[in-house]
Amino acid sequence: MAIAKDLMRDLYKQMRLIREFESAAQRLFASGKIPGFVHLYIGEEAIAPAVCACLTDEDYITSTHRGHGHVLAKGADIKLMMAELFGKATGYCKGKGGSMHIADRDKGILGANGIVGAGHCISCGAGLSIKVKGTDQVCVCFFGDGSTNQGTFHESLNMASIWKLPIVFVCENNHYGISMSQDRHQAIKDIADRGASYNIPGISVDGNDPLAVYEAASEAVRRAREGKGPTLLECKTYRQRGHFEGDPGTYKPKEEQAGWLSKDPLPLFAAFLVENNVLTQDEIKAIDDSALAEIEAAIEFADAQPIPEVESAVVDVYSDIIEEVRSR
Ligand SMILES: Cc1ncc(C[n+]2csc(CCOP(=O)(O)OP(=O)(O)O)c2C)c(N)n1
Ligand SMILES: [Mg+2]
Repeated sequence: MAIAKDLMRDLYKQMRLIREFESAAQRLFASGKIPGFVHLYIGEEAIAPAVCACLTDEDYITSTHRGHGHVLAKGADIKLMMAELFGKATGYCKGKGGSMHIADRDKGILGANGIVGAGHCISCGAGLSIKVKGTDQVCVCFFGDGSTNQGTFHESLNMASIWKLPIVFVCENNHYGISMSQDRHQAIKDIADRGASYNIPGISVDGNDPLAVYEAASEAVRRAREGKGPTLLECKTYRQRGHFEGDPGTYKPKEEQAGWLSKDPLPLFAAFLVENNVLTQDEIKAIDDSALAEIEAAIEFADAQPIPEVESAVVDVYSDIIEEVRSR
């Protein structure tokens, strides 16, 4: 598949932006600036930009607890994201959701989600709505290897298959569910094999190669748009950090970590782009610098935002909605 140079440059830009966002989140969490939990996407940046490059604003995504990369690639506003991570009143969820609940309906981002396996079901709902409306939208469902042992995964693949829903199930197999390595939590190597149980195509690709991901995702998105039903796309990658910030990840063997670090998607793709005359070293540096500047501006913005008023703690929450319904 011939991939345009402009697209390759855009993929690198997004990968770098996500890496800088995550590196900043890492630093800010460690310094106590970000409350709550933070699960970083470092090492997995080749996937979301390549998949989302096949989508439009009209298409949907569902995300996970490790969702910064997904929502950034789908066009979430970096400043509103950073403000939310800081717990500020002007953040995406007015400071109540934090890292795991970024959503933006105008961009088709149906939400990051702290419930492992929830996105599978939400994607079926979105897929069914598309089918009922008769549009050619697509829903991409991002999830991890660990979540493929949840009942929701199997139920959703079955439903999507029998109803031919326009969903691309993107499994980010980073080989760990918290501290449990894939070879200890399931008896298969290729999660893509699970597609066969539901008679849907299962494809496994190098998740650290954005071009391989793009190629496979383009085909899966095309199938979905044409009404041919879902695809299970497994992207093999590695979680370079602990499960969450604060987890030292000492259960990961040193040789394993070193092996995957040598396959870090950022330097590999940068070297590929230079070798293939897509970008010069100076152009790579300019992209890197501009990503850093964008993140610094988001931090400055978030820092200057107000914290929520105490009274707002009981607004926009479940009990508040129940109260409103009762008073009708
Ligand atoms: C329903 C549910 N069960 C358990 C958890 C606790 N939990 C949070 S993340 C996680 C592991 C997820 O692993 P994986 O799906 O591979 O995603 P990754 O963290 O590797 O991106 C678990 C068990 C949860 N949040 N929700
Ligand atoms: Mg995992």
